[in-house]
Amino acid sequence: MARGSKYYIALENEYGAHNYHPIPVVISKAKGVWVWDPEGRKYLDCLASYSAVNQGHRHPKIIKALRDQANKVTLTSRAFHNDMLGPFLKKLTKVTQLEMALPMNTGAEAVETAVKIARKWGYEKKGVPKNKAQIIVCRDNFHGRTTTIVSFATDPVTRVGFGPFTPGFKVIPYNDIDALENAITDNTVGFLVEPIQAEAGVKVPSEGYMRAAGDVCRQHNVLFMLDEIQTGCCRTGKMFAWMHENAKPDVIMVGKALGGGVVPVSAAVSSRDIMSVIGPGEHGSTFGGNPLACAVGMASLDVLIEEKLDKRAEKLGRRFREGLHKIKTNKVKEIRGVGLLNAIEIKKSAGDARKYTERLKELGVLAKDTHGQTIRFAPPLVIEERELDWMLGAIEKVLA
Ligand code: IF1
Repeated sequence: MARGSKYYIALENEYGAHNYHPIPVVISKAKGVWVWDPEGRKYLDCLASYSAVNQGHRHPKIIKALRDQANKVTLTSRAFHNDMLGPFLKKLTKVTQLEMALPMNTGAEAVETAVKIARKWGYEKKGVPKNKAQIIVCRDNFHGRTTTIVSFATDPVTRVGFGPFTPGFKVIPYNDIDALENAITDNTVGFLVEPIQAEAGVKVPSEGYMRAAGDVCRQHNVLFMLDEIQTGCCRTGKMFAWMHENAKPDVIMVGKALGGGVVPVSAAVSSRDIMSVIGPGEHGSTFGGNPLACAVGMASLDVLIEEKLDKRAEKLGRRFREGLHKIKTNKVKEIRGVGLLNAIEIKKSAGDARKYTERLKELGVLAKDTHGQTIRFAPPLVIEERELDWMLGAIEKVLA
């Protein structure tokens, strides 16, 4: 007999580590921007799995690539070549306007890869003394959950209890060029930063910050390393967020929607000169660059380009923020966002954001609260205008 939502939630609670506090909804089917629970209730997915489903759930072209490749070969390891990796890397380097990529699976793995590349580049190309490499990061950063990455996180929730931590990182305030300039030493090999701090509550830096940060890095022979795992793949209205200011990085990390919401696909992408510091056997992964992931990755990029999802995110994002500003409410402290990566900050006096996301769920909109007062709105980029307007109606109801 078909089981109900309560059954699946109880099962998860009994057998799963409690490392999340999910909104009480069970998704058993998804298509485009819509998801359904076992009882048949329909919801608009306004999180898009934290921007990993930019192309919409189960995009036909991506599912076709998955099925076709599944009928050929899915995993070879990198001990041998395969006929999907080269074509994927060629497409990925072209899209990122860089030269060479190291394929991985999750975002955290791409970040770890970039950290290792920057350190090795420091020792071999910049002449930093052994084990003295420093990487500068920003307060309120989110780059993943491995022990090295949480070593430089500043949110206690993500790091307390997981020490001892990896040394070699220096934290500066976000959106502060002087702080960056003053933090650089002869041992600094990289500046690792998100173009927009999504998890911190969609913190959008000042106009020109990215560009200036890149310039400061160049002046001091420090690698400008952009984590575009969440801001990339058209989410902010450009293929990558750095394109808004032509702040091209030395190293870029990509992931999430690169896998089209189907399989994990990520990479660190850079120049040949920088990537040349990694030699055979010095870094890798069982699944990195597997043919199934490459086939899905190519289809995921094709969909972003063919459906012009960057332009769509730009246009619909503007419409969404204009719609939010029209809502008559005294509960909103600030509206922030670029493209279809947006958030509203609820005034403390108006209660926790969680209360609003649970109300939104009752109205058929799935959104996620972050850091107590912020609700992030990041639907798949294929959302239609009328679906966006319907969503705005639901938001107006809970804010009125
Ligand atoms: C969770 C947050 C978002 C990321 C950026 C690297 C990664 C992420 C900018 C690591 C991943 C995910 C992780 C997921 C929830 C979600 C998240 F709330 F955790 F912070 F999106 F903001 N760089 N973000 O956003 O990629 O290893 O997960 O593939 O851990 O709860 P990953």
